[in-house]
Amino acid sequence: ANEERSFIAVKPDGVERGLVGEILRRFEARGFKILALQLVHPSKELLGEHYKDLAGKPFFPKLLAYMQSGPVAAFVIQGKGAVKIGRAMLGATNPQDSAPGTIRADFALDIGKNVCHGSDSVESAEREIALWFPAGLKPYTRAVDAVIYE
Ligand code: YYY
Ligand code: MG
Repeated sequence: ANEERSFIAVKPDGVERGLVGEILRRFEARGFKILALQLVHPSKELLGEHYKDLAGKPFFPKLLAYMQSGPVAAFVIQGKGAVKIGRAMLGATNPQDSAPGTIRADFALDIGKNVCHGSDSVESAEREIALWFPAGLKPYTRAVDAVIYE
């Protein structure tokens, strides 16, 4: 149950603005294990697959251009409730609706520049992790987990 994984990404605007450390810090501070970490210049094919559910949407071309405007900081967090808590920490998709204290509320104003991504279900997390980290992940143990979990 403490093995749940989520795919989190700092989008190109967040990388450019120097928010990678701050965003990573929040997930580390919460107690999640960082399982993978890489700066990626995503291809159109990767993004088309990543956002395949949105392919018909009017904002899709703009979304892909935004996601290709610079490197994406891609990472995988692991821990209890990773998917749901990950989403909660990001905040609502539209930063205008994001609750204070969430990443999007604290660092963004527009939906088309909302700084970060997080998987929306365990199934999409597994799909996205395989897509962004095709070489796979190497598990490791942390002594501190004995202090974080009851
Ligand atoms: O999962 P999440 O990122 O919160 O939202 P999605 O509905 O999956 O949309 C993905 C991405 O698309 C969103 O983070 C911003 C962008 N987008 C947009 O630019 N305009 C919209 N009306 C809806 C989404
Ligand atoms: Mg989504």
